[in-house]
Amino acid sequence: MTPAPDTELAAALAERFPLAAPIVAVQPFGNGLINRTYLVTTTGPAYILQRLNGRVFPQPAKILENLDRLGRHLHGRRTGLRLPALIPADTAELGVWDGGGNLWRMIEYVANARTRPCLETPAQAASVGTVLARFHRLCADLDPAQLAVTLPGFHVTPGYERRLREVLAHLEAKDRSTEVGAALQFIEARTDLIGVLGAARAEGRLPLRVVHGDPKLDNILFDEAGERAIALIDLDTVQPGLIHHDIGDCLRSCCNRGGESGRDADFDLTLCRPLLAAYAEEAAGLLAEAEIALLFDALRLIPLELGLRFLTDHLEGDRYFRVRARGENLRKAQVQLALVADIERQSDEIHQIIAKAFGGG
Ligand code: GN1
Ligand code: MG
Repeated sequence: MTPAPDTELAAALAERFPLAAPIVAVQPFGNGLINRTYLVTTTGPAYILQRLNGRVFPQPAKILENLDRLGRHLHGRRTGLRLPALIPADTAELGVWDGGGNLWRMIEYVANARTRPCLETPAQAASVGTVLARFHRLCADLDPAQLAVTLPGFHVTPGYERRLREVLAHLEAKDRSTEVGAALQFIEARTDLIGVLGAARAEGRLPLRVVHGDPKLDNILFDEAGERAIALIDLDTVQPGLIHHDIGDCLRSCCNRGGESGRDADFDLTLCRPLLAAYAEEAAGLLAEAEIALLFDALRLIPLELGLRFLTDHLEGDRYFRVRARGENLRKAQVQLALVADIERQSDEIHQIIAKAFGGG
């Protein structure tokens, strides 16, 4: 089979990075929704080459600067988790630009590890909580001001809501299907939730921290047996943010066994409980009272936000999230909103889980 033209380009650009061994093959890899990813195999270690999406990240070079900064922060420390390191190219931007104006970067491939399609056991969930908390602890003494904002507006829910309204204003009546109408109504009924984290931040109640930004299940690697989380990947959105973005995103993804493309959504408390308990144990003392007080809202808000983002993208014609077929973003929006509803239904139990994990009851 002849390789696709972009794979040929990837193979040519891979040669521009100083790797430990000669390249054997470059092949498309993974299922990220934003960047293009390739696995680079060599006669020695493997690597990941990625074309950063310049429509999503306005200044992709900042991602590489952040990765470099994080790498220096962690250098020589016992981290207790693996994070793929940047392999800098011999250029000012640490990556390589192609002729079409896209920035490409090389990172380590985390060997002897795998992703999981869903979590099956409380022990697996606990290991995820531990790894996420380790990451937060490691970043706790890195001043967020040292990192650039790689994705302005990321997790600023009111901004996503404004965008939805703009798109709706230009929408033709024929595009307002019953399903779109139902999703809009669901969101409309929760507009008071949308500004909750922003308001707390604006009032100085929440500290900015260095966060991962996207710790969904696909971005967590497990040992070869698939039992214990050992690595966090996709560090593109490591930037200043709120702890709630990470905890909310991790839980909305990990506790929904059907996944983002499933037919329905369940927020599984048998996974949420051990995940949060292990997080709280590993993060002991890290979170302030005010942060803990807003955890439940974050659990509701982050899936609402993602549902809103998928819906907006569907209405705009699938420009942001890669889809295989029309309608996929709408279905994903419905799944996230169903997850919000399931979280609300179990509100009392989730409040108890949070209180127990963080020592409030
Ligand atoms: C995107 O890059 P990827 O596929 O890991 C998105 C996240 C969403 C996620 C949903 C930069 O993540 O915010 O939660 O899709 N990343 C960006 O699957 O927008
Ligand atoms: Mg990502």
